[in-house]
Amino acid sequence: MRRALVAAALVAAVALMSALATLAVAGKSLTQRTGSLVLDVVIKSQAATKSTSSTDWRNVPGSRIEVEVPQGQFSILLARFSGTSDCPVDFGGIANCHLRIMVGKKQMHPRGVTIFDSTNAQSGDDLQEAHMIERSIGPLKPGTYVVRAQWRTSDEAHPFVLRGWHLTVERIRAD
Ligand SMILES: [Ca+2]
Repeated sequence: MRRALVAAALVAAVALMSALATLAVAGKSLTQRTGSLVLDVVIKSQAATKSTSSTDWRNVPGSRIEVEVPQGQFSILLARFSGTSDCPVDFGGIANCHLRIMVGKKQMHPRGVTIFDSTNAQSGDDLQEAHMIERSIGPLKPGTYVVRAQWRTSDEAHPFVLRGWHLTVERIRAD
């Protein structure tokens, strides 16, 4: 029992040091996270074409991934979302197609920057391209976390189209 308590205290102390190191590096916008072992990987993919015309954030259908951080552990989550996208506009228009990855109600880092694809129609038609973002968060304490990709367009007349996507979430032991 005592050994278990000492181990739990050590895990907590290491996580605290890691969190403090993150804060020290962070300032307002720069963050650093270090981990040492990938403990879980969940991968989802969607081959079908989907689109949204919403200018409010919506969940990318099917992108929900649940991750469990067991008692006595602190974890970093690393997520990659890739897809072939299309952000069409009328001639002369500008459209931005936004995508972010959330853990519960918190946006994974870096926060604020969400443009996944964009088009300035004055420079030509938007073509389908592959795009990818990678995001992280943590160290997270023990608990159940829900990861979701969310998307929106800047103009409801110009939908954000994803012609298939792939989402990977890794749970990493925090140093
Ligand atoms: Ca594009």
